[in-house]
Amino acid sequence: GGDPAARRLLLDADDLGLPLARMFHEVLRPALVEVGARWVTGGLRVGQEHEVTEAARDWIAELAHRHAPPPRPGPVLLAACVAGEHHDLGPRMIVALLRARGHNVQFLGADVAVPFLVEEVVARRPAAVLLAATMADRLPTVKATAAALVEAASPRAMPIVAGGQIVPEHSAKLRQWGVVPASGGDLDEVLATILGFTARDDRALAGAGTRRRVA
Ligand code: B12
Repeated sequence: GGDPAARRLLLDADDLGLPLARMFHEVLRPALVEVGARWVTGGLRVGQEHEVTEAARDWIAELAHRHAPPPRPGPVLLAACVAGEHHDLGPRMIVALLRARGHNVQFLGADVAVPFLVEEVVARRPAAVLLAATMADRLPTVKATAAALVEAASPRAMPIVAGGQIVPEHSAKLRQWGVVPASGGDLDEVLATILGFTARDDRALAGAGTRRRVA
């Protein structure tokens, strides 16, 4: 979808070996931020912004499929945008990068109400939950979601990681609520935060002999 020339450029860069994390963080993300800036100043119409967003969703999906290895057993990571949050391109990138590294990520998409997330935590027993939030008005929702998820997972301790534009400015508050803020200079740092939890979960599972260890 979208502009075929832009798509071709991205796929050529991928063929030439530009790492997926750099493609997302250093190519697509700045382009979307620029779209937002132009939309604010009236340089872009809402319809044009929507068109670019839809094209970006397709490009992320296509690149994600190109890099996805066959699924393998292992701890589940559950990812979703909190209730009311419609910005889902960032988490789609994170999900794609985790899957590209062989992780088993279940992504529920935009605007997921707390009861549905709770239901999935009970059903899937994820090693960690990844929440995405962009705007500061989602903070109370993040707090309420985290509290509900901790209770749903209890007595098992289940890390809750938050990412998205809400994080850098509000990380102290997130920590107070028991939520791990995932942000950093680059996406490798962000992924390292998340994968620290799955590695621990792998070891715990192997130790308990309840599930096959992931290589
Ligand atoms: C596209 C877009 C939309 C689309 C979203 C479509 C979609 N499916 O995502 C639509 C049109 C729906 C939309 C709506 C709105 N938007 Co908007 N939108 C944008 C825009 C242009 C791009 C967003 C984007 O994809 N960025 C690129 C991604 C890759 O960046 P990212 O989200 O930060 O993700 C990176 C990291 O944060 C991290 N990450 C992200 N999520 C997660 C999750 C986890 C777990 C982890 C570990 C990491 C992680 O990884 C990513 C990779 O680098 C931005 C501009 C901008 N500066 O971002 C505005 C922007 C975010 N929107 C804005 C606004 C105001 C709105 C609306 C309120 C507008 C309105 N009046 O209706 C609504 C709110 C909708 C809602 N309730 O959520 C403002 C927010 C200002 C603020 N911070 O308060 C922005 C910044 C525009 C601006 N310059 O003012 N928007």
